[in-house]
Amino acid sequence: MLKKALVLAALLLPACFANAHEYSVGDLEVAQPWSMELPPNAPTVAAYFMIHNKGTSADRLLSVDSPIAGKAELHEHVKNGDMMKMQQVQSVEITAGGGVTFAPMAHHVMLMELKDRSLLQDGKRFPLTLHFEKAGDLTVEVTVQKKAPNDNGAQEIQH
Ligand SMILES: [Cu+2]
Repeated sequence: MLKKALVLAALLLPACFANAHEYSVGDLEVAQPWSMELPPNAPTVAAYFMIHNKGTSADRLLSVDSPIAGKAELHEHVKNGDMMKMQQVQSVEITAGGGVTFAPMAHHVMLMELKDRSLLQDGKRFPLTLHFEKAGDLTVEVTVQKKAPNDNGAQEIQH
């Protein structure tokens, strides 16, 4: 019984670390990249993550790309009268000591011209490379899941 529990703990441990999904380049930390599983015929897929800048100067996310998509854009949601609509932005600033959360109904990465849908299923991951003006490039693994990460997960960035 004890042995079984130990084996189980050993199996669970790496999974817990893997779930943290934190990446860093220069002064920037990117946490919890995720994407919502969508129907297989969805024309576009969104990717979300949190960026934190622990440095003393601002940086900018200039562009993103992924091998699974022919095209990737940075989008934001804006209020247009009573309607929320999304539009492309050229870059996203990450202020010194600040952060930006990419999330549904906020900033997001829009992946278009999808090439490889096999990685767009619950539990799968696909690579996404973020190009920052100062910090350079950072490739993260985006986890595809059926539900948004819980609020506890959203607080995961450590200072
Ligand atoms: Cu969009």
